[in-house]
Amino acid sequence: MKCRVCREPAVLDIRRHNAAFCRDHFVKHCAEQVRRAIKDHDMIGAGERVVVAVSGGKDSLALWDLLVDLGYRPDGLYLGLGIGEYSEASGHAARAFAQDRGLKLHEVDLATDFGYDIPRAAAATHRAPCGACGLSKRHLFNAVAVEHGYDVVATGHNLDDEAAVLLGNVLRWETGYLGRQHPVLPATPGFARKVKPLYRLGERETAAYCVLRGLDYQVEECPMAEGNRHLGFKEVLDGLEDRSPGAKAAFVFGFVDRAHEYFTDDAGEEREGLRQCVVCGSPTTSGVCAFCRLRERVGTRAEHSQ
Ligand code: Q46
Ligand code: ZN
Ligand code: ZN
Repeated sequence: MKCRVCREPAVLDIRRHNAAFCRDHFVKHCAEQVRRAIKDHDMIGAGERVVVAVSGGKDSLALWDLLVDLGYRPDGLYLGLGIGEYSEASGHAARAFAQDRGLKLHEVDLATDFGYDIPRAAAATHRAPCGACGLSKRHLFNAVAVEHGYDVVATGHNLDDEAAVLLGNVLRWETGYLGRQHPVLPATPGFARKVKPLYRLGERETAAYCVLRGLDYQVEECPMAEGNRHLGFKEVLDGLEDRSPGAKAAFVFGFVDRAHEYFTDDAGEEREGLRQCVVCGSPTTSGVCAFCRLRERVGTRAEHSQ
C-alpha cells in the first residue's frame, strides 16, 4: 500500500476514496476535507469568533486541532455531564488538550452549575439518558455561545453520525428534522450559527487523525449510550458500507446537495412563533423552554420571579 500522493508507504487506506495515504498526506487530507466543508457552506466568516463543543473524545479534539491548524483561533467549551469515570476522563482530556496548546476552555458543570447530572435526569424523566443529555447540550452550548458573544458553535459530528441521524430521520420521514439536518444551521435571533466541519470525515478517519497527531483523547465510549437508537443505525450503515464503499458519503452528501432544500420549509415552520422562556430567556415555542422544564422535573429549577 503506497501513499496516493508521494508513493511512500501508506499508514491508512480509505476505501471510499480508493486511496491510501502516508502520515503527512493523511493529515493534509483531513485538513482539506474540513477546509472544503467550511468553504462550501460558508461556515465561518472572516473575523468571526468560534467556540468548539469539546467532549474530550476523538471527534471534538480532532476538530479543535484541525481548526487551529487551518488558522482559526477557536475557544473550547466543555460540559461536565456527571457520568462517573467517563466524564472525569473526558474532562481531563479536554483540559490537557487546551493547556498544552494555550487555548481557552470554558467549562460548565451540570451538577455544580445546575444541580443535576445526566444519570439523575434520566432517572427523573424515566427516559433514555441521551434525551436529557442531548437537550442539555443543545441548550447550554447555545446559551454559552450567546452569553460570550461567539458567532459560531462548531460540533464534532462526523460522517458516520450524520449518516445515522439521516437514516433515522428518513425512516420516520421526520420532515422538520430533515429540514434542520445540515452542515450549517444559520444564526437566528437568540441562536448562534451551528456548524459541523467534520461531516466529510468518517469516524475511522477522525480516530486515525488523533492517533497520528498524538492527541490524547478519551477512548471509552459513553457507558449510557446503550439503547441509543443511532447505534443500531450505525451498524446497519457499516454493513452497507462494507458491501458498497462510499455508501455513507453518497447518502449524506447527496442529501445535503440535492434533497435538504425540499425540507427547509418544514423546519422553518417550527422556528416561527418563538418567544422567550419566562425562566431563562432562551428562545422557545412554549412559555417555559425544554431545558427549564427538564430542570423542573429533576427538581433543581430555581423559582422564577414573577
Ligand atoms: S454523552 Fe449523552 Fe452521548 Fe452519553 S448520555 Fe447519550 S448523548 S451517549 S454523545
Ligand atoms: Zn504521502
Ligand atoms: Zn428556559
